[in-house]
Amino acid sequence: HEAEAYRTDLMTITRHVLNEQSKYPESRGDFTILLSHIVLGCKFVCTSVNKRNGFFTCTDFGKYFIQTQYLEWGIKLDSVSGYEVDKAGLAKLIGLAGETNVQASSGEEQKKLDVLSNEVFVKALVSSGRTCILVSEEDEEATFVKPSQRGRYCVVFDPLDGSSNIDCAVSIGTIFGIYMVKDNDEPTLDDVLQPGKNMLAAGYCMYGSSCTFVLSTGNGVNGFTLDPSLGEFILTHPDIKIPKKGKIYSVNEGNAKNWDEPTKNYVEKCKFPKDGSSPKSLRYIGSMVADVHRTLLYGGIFLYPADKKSPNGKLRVLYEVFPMSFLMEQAGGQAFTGKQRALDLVPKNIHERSPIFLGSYDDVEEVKVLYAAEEKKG
Ligand code: P6P
Repeated sequence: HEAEAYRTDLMTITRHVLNEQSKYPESRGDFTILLSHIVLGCKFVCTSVNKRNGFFTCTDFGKYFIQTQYLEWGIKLDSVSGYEVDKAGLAKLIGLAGETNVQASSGEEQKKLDVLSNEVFVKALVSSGRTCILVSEEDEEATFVKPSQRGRYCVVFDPLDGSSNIDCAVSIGTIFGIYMVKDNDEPTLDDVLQPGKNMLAAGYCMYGSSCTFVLSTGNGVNGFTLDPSLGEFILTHPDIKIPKKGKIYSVNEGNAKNWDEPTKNYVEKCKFPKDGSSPKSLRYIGSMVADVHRTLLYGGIFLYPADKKSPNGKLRVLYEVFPMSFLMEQAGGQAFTGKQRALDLVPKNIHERSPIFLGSYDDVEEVKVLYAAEEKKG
């Protein structure tokens, strides 16, 4: 009977967030509306990425969906079909009806999928009427929403993180974090240069063998999977908790030559444990969303340390480090920069980078001990 109830009692992401928001009597549904626009952007990216990765999930509904949404946002359809399709892309292989000749006739300059995804997220977030500042990995400057469309939320996001992996069909993702503006005066960059611990929510959407949306609004972490036949994200991973300790370490060993001593010692410990335990396995996909998702579900540690070439590491604070650190802490893990708790960092500019060690509580704790010992040596 329980199974039957579950099948008809669909816990969609919208319903889940409404339940969570009902805990705040003053909430007027603004956050739920904002989130529904982020989800819409993710559905678009999912459809487009799948189209490029050799299988086509865009049903007639999907085509209609894109057409209606695009007309609403004033993006001409041909710029949708105009995005650059890689050699493996289905649209090129079989010349999808209406896709290629529209592109050819319109001569629309081909848009890279990450640029197109960024356009969709910016337009979706602005049109939600709930945002006032947007920071995107794709845009050098922050977007300040005009007063008539302004809301109380600031969204920082990477619309398509790991996009260099698209052409070999490796999982990629959208990463986002949400702040409330500090006060109701004219919004300034200070409203987004807040420590990660001030985030109200954070999450990612991974475009892989399935489309998985992982979200925290500060009360734990929940995972949702897109049911393409419904066009809805359904709760599939309630209350995710990361194992206290894991058997996997995830780092680009190609940078080992340039690591500092504590990182070198930690990775050495993973490979040649002195306490007689088994060595950790190395898993590194090179797409943050995929590496973090595996770490969240299986446990272990993901690290992108500082090195001599990049003293602040590679990953961006606002829309890679903070959202993933927020999720890790909410799932019972932790996140460390080599100097401090990642979420305590106060960014000075919107594209600032930071080293990051995140994952299972005990694994990150070992890194902290090694950095503290280095500190003592002075
Ligand atoms: P590297 C992808 O380009 C990315 O921004 C993250 O998704 C990923 O974790 C990292 O860079 C990979 O960097 O230097 O190991 O190729």
